[in-house]
Amino acid sequence: MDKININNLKIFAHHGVLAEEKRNGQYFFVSATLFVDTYKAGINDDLALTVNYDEVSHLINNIMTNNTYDLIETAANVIAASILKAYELVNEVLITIKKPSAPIALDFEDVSVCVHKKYHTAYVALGSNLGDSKKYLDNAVLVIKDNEFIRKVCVSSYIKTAPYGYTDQPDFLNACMVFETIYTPLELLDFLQSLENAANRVRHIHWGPRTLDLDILFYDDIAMYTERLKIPHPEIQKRDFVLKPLMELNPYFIHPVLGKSINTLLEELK
Ligand code: A4P
Ligand code: MG
Repeated sequence: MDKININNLKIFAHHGVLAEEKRNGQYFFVSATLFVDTYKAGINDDLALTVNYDEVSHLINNIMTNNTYDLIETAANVIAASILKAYELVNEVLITIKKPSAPIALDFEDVSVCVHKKYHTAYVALGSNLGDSKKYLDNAVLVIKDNEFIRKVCVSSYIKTAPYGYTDQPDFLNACMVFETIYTPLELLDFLQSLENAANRVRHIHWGPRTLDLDILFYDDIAMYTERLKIPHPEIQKRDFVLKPLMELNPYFIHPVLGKSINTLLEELK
């Protein structure tokens, strides 16, 4: 990926833990590396096809001067998220903030924080078999599309499926979605669980009836296996109500642990 670099923007601002830092202010130096595909802009010689570094510099300046944070970590995270949100062409950013006048009673050049943020691709399964299931799925999709840390959302069709596992319960409405997100896997789980809770989800029986279930299927090609979060979801290859909607989204996606495409997993399940 090509890069656009903005080096050491000198900005007077009021960040710091100490009261005098907030009151008096000091100079900060902000650098940004934007990962952008410049091919189209390059062959057409057209500013509209790339990211305008003047605009980005002013965005950084506004965030630095319109806010007062204790930590340059916060400032760097806010800047990184704002750039990723504002520019569709940017997939990844590095933001460095240097603080040459940090209150350290020693001789030093500067202290700095570097934040690295990028979009990740997540696949999520949706399910519901209590109440107005279509409405619960529709609403979850709307809130996910509306989330500022999520973009490029694609949703499969909704399919009616017989209950799997615990079978003494109503049929399910199932679907899958894929999107890009700057959330970490655990942040994404927290967000999805907040949607389940907002849908009045009550947990009685494991695998039992639910108004809304949102499971993370894949997150890039990572494999993690912790108490709270298992990715890829361990049941994908056993569930046609997951594989069928995934087929609509990306039949050639390779399961990062099993090393087989969605297409092949569905054939094998049949
Ligand atoms: N957790 C671990 N890994 C993940 C992940 N990748 N995504 C943890 C989301 N959560 C994950 O989930 C229990 C805990 O799993 C969470 O707190 C999280 O920390 P839960 O939704 O609270 O409880 P659950 O429903 O008992 O378990 P789970 O795993 O969501 O159930 P499943 O596997 O989704 O199965 N039949 C049809 N036809 N369609 C269905 O959608 N769904 C189920 C539920 C059963 N039968 C079904 C369907
Ligand atoms: Mg779940």
